[in-house]
Amino acid sequence: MCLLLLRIPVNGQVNLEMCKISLHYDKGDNFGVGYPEGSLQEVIKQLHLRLASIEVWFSQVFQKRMDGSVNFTRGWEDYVNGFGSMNGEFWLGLENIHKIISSGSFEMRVDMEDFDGVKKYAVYSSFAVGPGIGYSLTIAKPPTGDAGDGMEPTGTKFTTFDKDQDSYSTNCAVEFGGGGGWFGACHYGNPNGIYHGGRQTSYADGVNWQPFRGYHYSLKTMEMKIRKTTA
Ligand SMILES: [Ca+2]
Repeated sequence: MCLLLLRIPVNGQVNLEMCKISLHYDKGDNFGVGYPEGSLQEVIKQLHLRLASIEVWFSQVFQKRMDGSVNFTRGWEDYVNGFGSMNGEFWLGLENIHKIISSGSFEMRVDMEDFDGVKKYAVYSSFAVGPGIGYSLTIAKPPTGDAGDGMEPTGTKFTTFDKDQDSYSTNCAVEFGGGGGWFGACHYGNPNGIYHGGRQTSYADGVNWQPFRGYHYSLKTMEMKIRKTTA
């Protein structure tokens, strides 16, 4: 979480070693992700090297799928407090996301990849998560990028299999894989769905992003991140 407070030039007053460092940058049409490692001095050196020619995304990843190693079929308490490993798959937790976002204005980016190596992304220029128990979305649409829009609109509350706050007649989390999400009735994207690993015969219960690969394809990777847009 410290990265959100990081300013250029890096002055070393933020303890970079307290958290996983996720460096994201745009380079022409190619979106790159780097993970600087090493001592504080080494990290700063890497940052300066990259800053010489590229735009840097100082962002906080709050959701990540990559190999199916973490079970995302979890209840309300887990989705509020977070789970998984920052070195692998995880959900940062609604309360943590809310606290970070309360410190300013943020945009949100979703990166995804299928098993053919095709990468897509969507950027929402404004993104906020309200306080519990609703943890309601505020989100600017449409997104930029080439992935299409897989998010529900502003006002959507967060639902888990044991807490129904969606607008569907039953519980969307129960209907579509068991993972929590900002469901309406129910979704165009299910980042916390079941990690089927590619084509799925079941409907809309996988790691789906409907505008990209539809409701019968569970993506290889999915990553959701926020970046502060105010000075
Ligand atoms: Ca419902």
